[in-house]
Amino acid sequence: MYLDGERTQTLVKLLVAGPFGVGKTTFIRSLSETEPLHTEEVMTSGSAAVDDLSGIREKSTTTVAIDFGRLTLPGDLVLYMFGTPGQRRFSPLWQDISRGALGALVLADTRRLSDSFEVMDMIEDAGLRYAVAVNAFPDSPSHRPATLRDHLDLLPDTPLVLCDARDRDQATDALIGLVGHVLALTPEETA
Ligand SMILES: Nc1nc2c(ncn2[C@@H]2O[C@H](COP(=O)(O)OP(=O)(O)OP(=O)(O)O)[C@@H](O)[C@H]2O)c(=O)[nH]1
Ligand SMILES: [Mg+2]
Repeated sequence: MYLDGERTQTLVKLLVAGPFGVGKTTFIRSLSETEPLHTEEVMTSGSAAVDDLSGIREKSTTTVAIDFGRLTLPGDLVLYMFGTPGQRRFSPLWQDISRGALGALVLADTRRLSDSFEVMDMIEDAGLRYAVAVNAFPDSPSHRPATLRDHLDLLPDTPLVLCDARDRDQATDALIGLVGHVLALTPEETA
């Protein structure tokens, strides 16, 4: 809790995580009420061997550290969103960023669902609760939610939403699903 003059605000730190190119930067850019911080760099041909560009060939930049944005929800709930890279080579950075986070939104793409496993493992290792948002890309196969849950091996209470990260309303709904999930699991936050 944080007292700002007459107002009491609840500050919540959340991670937006997911594999390379899944839409983390786009998601935070859609949602942030402040000019989001990005650490975007033009990719060099050297990264082609490391980061798989299949399906996202038009992509020319990648996030080299973090994305950061802020969103205030009704009830003076202030969400601080940290976009974190999903590649395992960023694992030390990931551990620092995840400190103090209440939960994580994992972004996934149905063309390569298993790419999200690495991130989900890191989140579970950190003891964080998470929700999953499946981003719809034009050539992504669509599956029923039950099938997606099965493929992603989700617990029954883990929220799963379909979302276009470029759409502010859809992205907000995904984040609200996560907040409801993590706050319900930490009763002191809802008191
Ligand atoms: N159709 C569609 N395109 C999306 C969506 N989210 C992102 N994109 C596009 O996908 C590309 C990659 O998105 P980024 O937001 O850069 O992905 P990222 O996860 O931040 O990528 P890295 O930081 O490099 O790991 C961009 O061209 C976006 O416009 C989505 O939900 N639907
Ligand atoms: Mg990015």
